[in-house]
Amino acid sequence: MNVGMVGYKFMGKAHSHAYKDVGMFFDMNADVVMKAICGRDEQGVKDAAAKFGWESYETDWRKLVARPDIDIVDINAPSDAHKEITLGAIANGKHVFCEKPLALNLADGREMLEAAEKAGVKHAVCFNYRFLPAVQLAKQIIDEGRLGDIHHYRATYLQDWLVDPNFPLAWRLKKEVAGSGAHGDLNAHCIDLARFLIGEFDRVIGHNRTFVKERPIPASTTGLSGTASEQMGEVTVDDATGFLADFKNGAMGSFIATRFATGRKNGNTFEIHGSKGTIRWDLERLNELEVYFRDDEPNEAGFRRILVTEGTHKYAGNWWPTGHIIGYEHGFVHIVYEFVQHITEGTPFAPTFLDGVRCQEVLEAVDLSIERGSWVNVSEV
Ligand code: SOE
Repeated sequence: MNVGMVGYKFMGKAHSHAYKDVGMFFDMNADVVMKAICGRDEQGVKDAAAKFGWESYETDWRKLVARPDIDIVDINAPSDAHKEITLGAIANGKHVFCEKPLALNLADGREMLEAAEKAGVKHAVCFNYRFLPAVQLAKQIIDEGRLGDIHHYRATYLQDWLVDPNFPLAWRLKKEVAGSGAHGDLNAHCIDLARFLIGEFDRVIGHNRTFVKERPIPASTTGLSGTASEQMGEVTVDDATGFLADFKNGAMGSFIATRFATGRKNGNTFEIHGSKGTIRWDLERLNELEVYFRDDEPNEAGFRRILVTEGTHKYAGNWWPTGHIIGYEHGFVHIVYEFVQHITEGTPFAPTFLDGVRCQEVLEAVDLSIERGSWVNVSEV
């Protein structure tokens, strides 16, 4: 499986690491070959190719997607580039692995899904957190009915990299490039995890805020840091978006995504209360799952912490002996493993572009509810 990848910054590094490691830890049906990496700045992409271990580089994605030696096109460039590159890749018969959020808006996402289905290529959206062992265990516990009927789903995604008003106006703060702010970047993950764990959304109502409306134009940015110039520009996305939800199974949900949660760096959490028990998880302690079961011995009932590093825990056994924890980057290795197996062996796979579209529907329903100041049924968007 020869991969051609567009993007070489923060996510480019995470994806490259996944392609590099996957064959070392997982038994694959095919070798994953890092064929070509693509970016507009020749020196930048050339350096990335050498450092990350790609065989070659391109400076025009059109050339990359047309190369006959590429099977999978991986897109981790900013969100405004997802649709065009995806459609180009599909037109050339390539399978596509795309970062989240799938597209700038729902209409574009639907177009991408339709094109992929029509062409019969395989497609994936990089909702990497599904693929952590503790999240997989949470899913297993819920699917086995051990939480009973689900009453509450509470999710947060808390970061603080924008609290400083002098943090420069990076691409993630421009609507035309990113689509939205904390909502599309962070709530997208929370929405996907909620759908994965407990099922579909029914209706939503939200509110949002842009706390700092102008920021210095960047002199340079990398990842989530950067240097500012003297000139100011307008922030055109939300700094924080919160919303309430009703799920189709009758559960009540609450969600908050913010880049202003002072002191919280990557607080992606969920807490799920059911009629028989509760589970909670926090990305900042990603190898642990806390569980509470009502049918425990009353004298000993209480939350207990499972260290999800046993060989019996999904993916964990592919890494280290019991107790030797894994990290943020491993979720990317696991999703790449599943996608390549899906392409080569026909094993079932999700999240596909359909999941990307479903997520985008909820994102857009929330925005519509904010505009209207009332509940919106997700089926309306
Ligand atoms: C930055 O806010 C970011 O890198 C997101 O874009 C990712 O999707 C998330 O996993 C971590 O934070």
